[in-house]
Amino acid sequence: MYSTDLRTEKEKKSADQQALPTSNLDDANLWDAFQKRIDNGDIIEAKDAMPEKYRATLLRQISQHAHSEIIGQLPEGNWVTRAPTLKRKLILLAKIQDEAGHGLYLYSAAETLGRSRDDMVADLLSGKAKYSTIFNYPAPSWADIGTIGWLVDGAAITNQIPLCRCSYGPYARAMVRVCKEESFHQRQGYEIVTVLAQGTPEQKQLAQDSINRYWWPSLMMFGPSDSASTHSSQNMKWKIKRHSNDVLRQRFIDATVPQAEFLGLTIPDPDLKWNEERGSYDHGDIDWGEFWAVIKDGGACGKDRIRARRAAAKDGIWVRAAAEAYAKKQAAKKQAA
Ligand code: FAQ
Repeated sequence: MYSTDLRTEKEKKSADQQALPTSNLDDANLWDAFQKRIDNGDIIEAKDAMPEKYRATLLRQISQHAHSEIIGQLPEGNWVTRAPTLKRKLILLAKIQDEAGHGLYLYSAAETLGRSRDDMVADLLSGKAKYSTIFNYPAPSWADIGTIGWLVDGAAITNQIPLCRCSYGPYARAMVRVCKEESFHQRQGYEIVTVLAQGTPEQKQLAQDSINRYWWPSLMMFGPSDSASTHSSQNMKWKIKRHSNDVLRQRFIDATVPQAEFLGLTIPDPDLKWNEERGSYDHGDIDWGEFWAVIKDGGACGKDRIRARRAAAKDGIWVRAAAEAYAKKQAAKKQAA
């Protein structure tokens, strides 16, 4: 029988032996027992007992992640009709479709924690739920489609590869496939930027302008600095997160700067310099005021993004009603047979 439970028999047995009662999970002893399972490297599955706070924090992170994938389609969707060639259009369409798929795996993973997709989407449409700040920035040139693939998907992979080892099984498994697809996205973005950087001076300038727009917001995707991150410490203890926001941000910078240098493009940070001692790049200060303002007010595009999702939800009512009616008919037929 098909199963998404990838644990070995030994791991399943160990989990069964240590299964916790499903009531009173916030009792200190049960937190301890749960923490032992985590320390032991156990993968937590949907049916397993877990502290309410573990469930709630996962639900928060996974649903924010799902919303980001769905909202993330919008800046790229604006370029489908204006992609420079038929081949570019096909690749872009495939990428956008992948992002929709990521949203769906993630909503499914979040649903295993006891909240319906309809409820999560309602929170997004009402403006209650967060999604990544990066998608509230405009993408006014074709070069931005390259930069979104290269920098935004690049940052997303750096953040998400460790999530493939997240302690919660349904999230970790969704991340395996997402990361494979994000890797294709990152390469297609870098290829677009490469063609522009090696093109006419005007094309190279388009690429440079786009990096100037997207560099700092891409660094902000990793979340606030460790000293301001409210969830990191507990989430790392629970192995939801494997590395801190700053560690992952630094990993992204170190991988990306040589890629920009190879193309003869400049990272818009005058303080960026190689630190021989640390074997890593030093970088300038991130404007956290901008980050929190985009979270609070939606930045340049937040209102448009939510408006677009609300319109899509409304326009799709008849599709969902038709699919439901079809499913009912099929079920009735099956029953009659
Ligand atoms: N934007 O305590 P922390 C993609 C909030 S997918 C908005 O450090 P945490 C694919 C955070 O929620 C991109 N809010 O939080 C794609 C919290 O507020 P809350 C999305 C942010 O959870 C590419 C508060 O700040 N990826 O790009 C952001 O431990 C191209 C304090 O922060 C994921 O979601 C932000 N950038 O760490 C699609 C990955 N950062 O909830 C289309 C999974 C922080 O208490 C095209 N998520 N906040 O009200 C994570 O790894 C984590 O949730 C972090 C934040 C690292 C994002």
